[in-house]
Amino acid sequence: METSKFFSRIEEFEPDEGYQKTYRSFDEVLPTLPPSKGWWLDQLFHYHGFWLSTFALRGSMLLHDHFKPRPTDIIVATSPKCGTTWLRALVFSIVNRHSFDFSDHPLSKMNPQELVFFLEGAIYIDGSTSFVDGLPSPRLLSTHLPYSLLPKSMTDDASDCRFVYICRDPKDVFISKWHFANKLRSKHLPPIALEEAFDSFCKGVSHYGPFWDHVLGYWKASLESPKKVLFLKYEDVKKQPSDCVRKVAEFLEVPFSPEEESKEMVEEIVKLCSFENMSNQEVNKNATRNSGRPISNSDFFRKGEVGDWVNHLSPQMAEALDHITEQKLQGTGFNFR
Ligand code: PAP
Repeated sequence: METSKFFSRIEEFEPDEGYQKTYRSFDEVLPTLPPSKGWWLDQLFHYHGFWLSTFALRGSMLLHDHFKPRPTDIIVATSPKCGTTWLRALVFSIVNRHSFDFSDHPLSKMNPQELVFFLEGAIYIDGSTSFVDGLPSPRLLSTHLPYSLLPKSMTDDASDCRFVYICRDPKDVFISKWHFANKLRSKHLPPIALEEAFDSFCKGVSHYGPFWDHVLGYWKASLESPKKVLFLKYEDVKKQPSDCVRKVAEFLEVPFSPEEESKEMVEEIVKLCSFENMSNQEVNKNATRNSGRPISNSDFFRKGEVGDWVNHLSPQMAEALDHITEQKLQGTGFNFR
């Protein structure tokens, strides 16, 4: 079997010629990409306008060459730290509301990552799409990949798979990301300084960054194809969670019936997926998710607040970030207010 330098972790999978071709392309492309230091021990590579880890780059290339979307696919899409965990829980509980009893719900026993699979993660682990190919329909998947890096087979209007995207004020995203990066960093390294991470974030150099380009890719897609992409803001979901749950259900063509409304099912879902409820589930308090990484389920539940940046950023930093945001969003019709 031909082996690939960059796919050397794949042990069990016997790739056919199609996969070998993708692996070779990856091996050829990677050394040509401008690198930059990641926020933990990793490196990021500049690929078609975005900063990706080798993990995400592999995911994108494999998706392009091998993923077969289904019309029933529902993709939870986010730039990291915008509320992926929350949105996964919301979408899962909306779509599966007839299958489970709320008093004994899978979300009380499992982390949302075990219920809505991380697309590029699943592909990375297998080195192929075989795991996601084997999931029953409707598949609930999640991705951090920018819209422009997804295959046309997913983003074309001819494809019926749908995306629910959530974004968040970049000041809060940055703080959440900085905390998370320090959890992921090796214990042998000093924590990454706030100022160093801030400088990188402002330059767009962070996982799946530039943050603003990620948001705008999905924002434009939601304007052009409103039936395909639903665009949400974390702050709106916090303020009016019930309205957002109804909006997601309508978008996914599973609206709440008058009977469900009278049983207050929307409110049940809001309560089930709330930060308070989820962060207090045993599975989200301690369980270590991946033995290879120093990350536990609890690391995905930090504060869950709007505006925590105020406790970390100086007024000058906040102003500088707001200024970049204003410039990046100018003329797009979108803002974070
Ligand atoms: P990921 O992109 O790495 O999967 P993601 O879930 O998007 O992470 O982000 C984690 C953030 O969502 C954390 O924000 P914080 O650092 O500002 O606190 C986390 O607390 C928040 N979060 C997780 N679950 C919920 C929830 N149920 N409601 C609101 N916020 C939540």
